[in-house]
Parts: sequence; structure tokens; C-alpha cells
Amino acid sequence: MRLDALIFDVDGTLADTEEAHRTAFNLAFEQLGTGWKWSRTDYRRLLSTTGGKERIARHIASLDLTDGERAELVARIPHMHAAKTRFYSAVVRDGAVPLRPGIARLLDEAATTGCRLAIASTTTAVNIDALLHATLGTRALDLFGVIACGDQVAAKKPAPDIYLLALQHLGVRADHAIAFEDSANGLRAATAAGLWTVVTPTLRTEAHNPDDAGLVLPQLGDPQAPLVGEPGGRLRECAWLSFAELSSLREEALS
Ligand code: XBP
Ligand code: MG
Repeated sequence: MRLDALIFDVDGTLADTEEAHRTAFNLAFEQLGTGWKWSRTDYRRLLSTTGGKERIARHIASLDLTDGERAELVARIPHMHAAKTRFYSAVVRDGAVPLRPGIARLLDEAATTGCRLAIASTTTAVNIDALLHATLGTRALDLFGVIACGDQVAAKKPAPDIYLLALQHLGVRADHAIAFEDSANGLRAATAAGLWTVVTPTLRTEAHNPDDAGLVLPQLGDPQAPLVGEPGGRLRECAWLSFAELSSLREEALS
């Protein structure tokens, strides 16, 4: 079956960004004097809510407040999130967060074959632009023909909406594309959109149940960062997921 597009999640998939997000949230809370500070444990729990604004709203809902206090904080969420995005995008623009192993290689291999590339992410366009320019430079805009993200859809992951929007903008059928994700919410969103999905968990999402995934790998691997136990585990040709093997694994899975 033809393969017309690869659609990538951003946070946790293109790059392991969530520690930088957590730091940015805490810098914003400190700047705005909320007195909040999310620990790694807090944030791992809060990550089950996709969307930074939604995550702040969930935190507010957990606090013991009067109705007036709660309403005042809820009204400040957009301002808090804008401050967080300024902190986050500045850190990423400075190059603090690299792409995960194998991402740049697979993007180039896919683009060389004429396979189109897209993004389907819950984060904001500002954050995505900062990451792509810091890691891929000006060629990023040539590589990704479609970037579906943030508030372009009302229902965020695990709803399929952001993937359906990416497919619509690509003009590609779901069964002619592959999704790449890191989390349970992301896998549910991609699967619900009809996409065969490769899951590469991070430390924060390794406990998520990837049963519906087409393929689960610790990361995509590279000649310089070969996957332990490969070839011979889930891969047959080499110790990293090549575009050629990705295509044949999907072909077999769907035939
Ligand atoms: C992960 C998310 C985002 C980020 C924070 O997005 O859920 O909310 O955690 O970014 P992805 P924002 O779909 O790329 O995994 O604060 O901009 O939402
Ligand atoms: Mg993700």
C-alpha cells in the first residue's frame, strides 16, 4: 500500500521537551507570583492532560479556593500560558533541546523518496517554530509541508482532531500515512484518526500502554546511536529504523 506521508507529534517524539516545558511553567508561576512550583512527579501526573492552558486549569481545579479566587485565577490562564511560552520558546531557540536520535535522518530519508512530512501537535506554533529552527535551521520549513498544532482544534489529544486536520491539509488518506507518537494520549489520537502509529516512549511516557501501536521502539536509532538488540528484535535490516524498513513493516502489518 502506498505511503504518502509521515506525521510527527512534537513533544516527546521529535524531541524530549517536557522537562523544558515544566521549567518554563515554573518560571512563569514565579514571575507571576502564583506561589506554585510543579515537581517532576506533579508534572508527570499533569501530563495526562494535554495542552498547557488545560494543564494549568486542572491544577487550579485541584486547589482549595473560594469561587471568587478560582474565577480570578482561571481568568489569568491565558496570561500565565503566554508567559510560559515566552520562557519555553526562548530556551528552545537557544538550542537547549536537541532532536531525538534518528529523527533528522528519517526526515531526510523520507523527503528524499518524495514522502511528505507533517506535524500534529498539541503545543503552540511559536514553540514548534523555535524547536524546528534551532534543530533543523531554515530547511525545516521546506521539510514540513503541514504543521497542525495547538488551538487549531478545540478537542486536543486524545481526540483525533489534530491528526484529521493534518491529513486534510495534506490531502492524504489515513491508510496512506504513518503517525509517530510518544504518549498514550497521542497514540489514542492517531489511532482514532485511522493511522498506523510508531511509538517511541520517553522516560515520562514509558509506562503508557502502547498496545494499539503498530511498532514500539525506545527511539528511532541512528548509525551513531544503534538500538541495542537490533537487528533481530523488532527490526530486521539494521540497528535503526530506516525509511525502507518502516515502509515494509507497515506494509506487512496492513496486508
Ligand atoms: C504535548 C502537550 C503540550 C506540551 C506543552 O504536545 O500536551 O501541551 O506539554 O505545550 P504534543 P503547551 O502533542 O506535541 O505531545 O504549553 O504549548 O501546550
Ligand atoms: Mg507528545
